[in-house]
Amino acid sequence: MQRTVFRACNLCEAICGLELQIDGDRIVSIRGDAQDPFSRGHICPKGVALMDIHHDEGRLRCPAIREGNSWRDASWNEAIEYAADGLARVIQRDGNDAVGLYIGNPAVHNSGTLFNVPQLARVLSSRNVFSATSVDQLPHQLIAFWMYGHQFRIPIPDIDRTRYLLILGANPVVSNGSLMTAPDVKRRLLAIQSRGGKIVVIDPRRTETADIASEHFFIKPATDAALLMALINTIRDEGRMRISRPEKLRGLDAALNTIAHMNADRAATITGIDANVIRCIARELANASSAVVYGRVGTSLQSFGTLNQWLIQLLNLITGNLDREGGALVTTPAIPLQRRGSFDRWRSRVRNLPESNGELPVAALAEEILTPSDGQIRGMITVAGNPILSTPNGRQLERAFASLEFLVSIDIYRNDTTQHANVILPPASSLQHDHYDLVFNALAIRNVTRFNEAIWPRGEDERYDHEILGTLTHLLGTKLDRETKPARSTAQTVRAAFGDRFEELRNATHGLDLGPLKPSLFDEVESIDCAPPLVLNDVARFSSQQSANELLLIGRRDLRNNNSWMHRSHRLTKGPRRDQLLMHPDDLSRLALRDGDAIEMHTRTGVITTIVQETDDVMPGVVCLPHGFSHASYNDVSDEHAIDEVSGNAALNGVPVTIRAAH
Ligand SMILES: Nc1nc2c(c(=O)[nH]1)N[C@H]1C(S)=C(S)[C@@H](COP(=O)(O)OP(=O)(O)OC[C@H]3O[C@@H](n4cnc5c(=O)[nH]c(N)nc54)[C@H](O)[C@@H]3O)O[C@H]1N2
Ligand SMILES: Nc1nc2c(c(=O)[nH]1)N[C@H]1C(S)=C(S)[C@@H](COP(=O)(O)OP(=O)(O)OC[C@H]3O[C@@H](n4cnc5c(=O)[nH]c(N)nc54)[C@H](O)[C@@H]3O)O[C@H]1N2
Ligand code: SF4
Ligand SMILES: [Mo]
Repeated sequence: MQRTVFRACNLCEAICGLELQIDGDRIVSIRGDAQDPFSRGHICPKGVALMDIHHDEGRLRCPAIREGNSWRDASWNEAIEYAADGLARVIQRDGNDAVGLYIGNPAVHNSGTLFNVPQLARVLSSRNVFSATSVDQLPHQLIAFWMYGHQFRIPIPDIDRTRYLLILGANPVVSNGSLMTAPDVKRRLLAIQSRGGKIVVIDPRRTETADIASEHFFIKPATDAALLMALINTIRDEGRMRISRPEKLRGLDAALNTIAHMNADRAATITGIDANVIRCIARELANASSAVVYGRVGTSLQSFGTLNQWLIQLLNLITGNLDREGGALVTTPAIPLQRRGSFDRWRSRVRNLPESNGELPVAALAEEILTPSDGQIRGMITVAGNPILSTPNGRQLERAFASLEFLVSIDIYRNDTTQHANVILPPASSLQHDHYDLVFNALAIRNVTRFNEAIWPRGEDERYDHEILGTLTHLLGTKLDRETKPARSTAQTVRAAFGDRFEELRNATHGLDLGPLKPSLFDEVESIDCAPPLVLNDVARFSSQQSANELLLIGRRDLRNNNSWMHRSHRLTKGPRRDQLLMHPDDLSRLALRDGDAIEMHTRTGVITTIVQETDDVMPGVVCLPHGFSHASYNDVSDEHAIDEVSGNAALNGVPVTIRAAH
């Protein structure tokens, strides 16, 4: 007999409600949950493909131990004991820092992992903790920490009420929103325009979001800081600033003085955007009854990520849109995110890059493995991550991983990274877990909350994430004589946080809408630091950069990809190929290439062979490739030395490349 269950999708930040038809242990169909008050029935192709992942025969169902080049299945007892032994041996011989940890993106979407990884990290006590944060949103967290006193006090664009949205380096129509949990984001964006508002997109590619926006302007990669400074200066020079709570601000004059040299004309030369356009955007931003500037991966995963995020905050602030309805607002999550943040409590051994929030920049991971001396990494744990495809200079990282003495991977697949593991520990399917989205409830455009119980319990031969992490942590603790606490399941943790409101939450299977975001940031903080010293110093680095005249490579996402790991779903991969290098006709003819030609793309770190596709959707001088594909991995040509120097976040967009015909 079939039954219907409701469940939040945990694949991307949009957290759509799903309605699943279940027959025994099979999923018959998945569609959007029309009764979810937040997502209102929206679903994307990946949400449907959750069933392919769940039923995929290639998904690991039991632990695997590698012996040379072959793999054998192992029991849970044997595999976790083997993992703990291998790690403990390295730590006992070489010290705590000799074992590193890398935490990947799905860990954030999976509370059994999220709640229990910190325990594992505590027992390891290694300085070598890395995650996908430093190939993603690290600049946002650092700026929130420095300006607002907490790394997760990240103001979210209030897109349901705004009259003017300026988007830089984000493609929410495809990515479904990021640091802006907004299911059905396309309809929400269209609604801005049907209310008489406006959306302006700044992007080196005419994206799917640009296609539905009111206006789109090409920008030379990694020059956004010039545009943002010029917008601020135009608003200031024309007397259009509107500061709502001056008594709460520290250092605003110092901040404005530091960037005062950048006017619209100078910014036009640097960015390629007409000076009159810049002045016009500045006036529109300042005059709109509400407006918000939003910048995402294109502005943070580049050389000036932290500078950009700071300028975006300043722009919202001086136009009176910080902490105002229709502007940028902080959430009031049902379970607040812990860990206020930290910076530079230690440095990486080889390149001296600063720690933030307990982690080192992942751009430094390979060298920490490959460079001998005290503190060299000899063992690693990866949890829900595929850094060989997702972090810079993947080839070097591959050599590094191949040289490790011991690697443990907690992952549901054998892939480019986990194939180097000595042992893979695969958790049960995410649909067999209870689910509570700690992080994305806290980054949503409304205050929302949702708990869903597992659709099925795990099989006898399977283990939940918290069980794997709990046992591994406990065994390691025993071998190293370190204290450990038992792992906590998602239900236990959420029950403890909600107390007597837990039953109400549990029964609300479509999720609870707790209303729109409310102004609260100014009241929450004692003051706002408008002039974090390290960011002010970075203005000079921006001003002194040489303009590159090579071709610059940028990334893109597709509705049917999810970073590196959903390529096994036929539903998502069928149809025309989507991994070509996009190139402008002028650049093609300059290099005597034609649409469909095979090309080689070279950088200091490596070479990729792929096919070019002619399009004027990218600006001249810019080429565009998606990441996450094994056969032509973007990060084989990205450079671990190209970083945002303030945060250490990788500069994966704006990579100078050389292209020629493949032979
Ligand atoms: N060039 C370039 N590189 C990029 C980016 C870019 O825009 N351009 N984007 C960056 C960004 S934003 C991110 S977030 C990173 C992502 O970087 P990573 O997190 O390193 O990579 P993913 O591809 O998300 O890999 C996820 C891994 O988790 C496994 N997995 C999936 N579900 C589960 C689960 O429930 N439990 C466990 N244990 N494992 C699971 C998958 O099998 C896969 O191995 O990539 C970054 N890399
Ligand atoms: N379908 C799908 N959805 C996803 C993911 C996925 O892999 N597939 N990944 C998820 C993850 S982990 C994340 S973090 C989010 C990311 O969410 P988004 O940030 O919205 O994702 P992107 O599509 O990478 O958008 C980045 C944009 O920046 C532009 N860009 C590149 N360089 C520059 C620059 O120098 N300046 C400016 N102004 N723009 C630039 C690119 O052309 C691109 O359009 O998406 C999430 N959603
Ligand atoms: S948009 Fe994101 S959350 Fe919604 S169904 Fe697609 S992958 Fe899942
Ligand atoms: Mo990400």
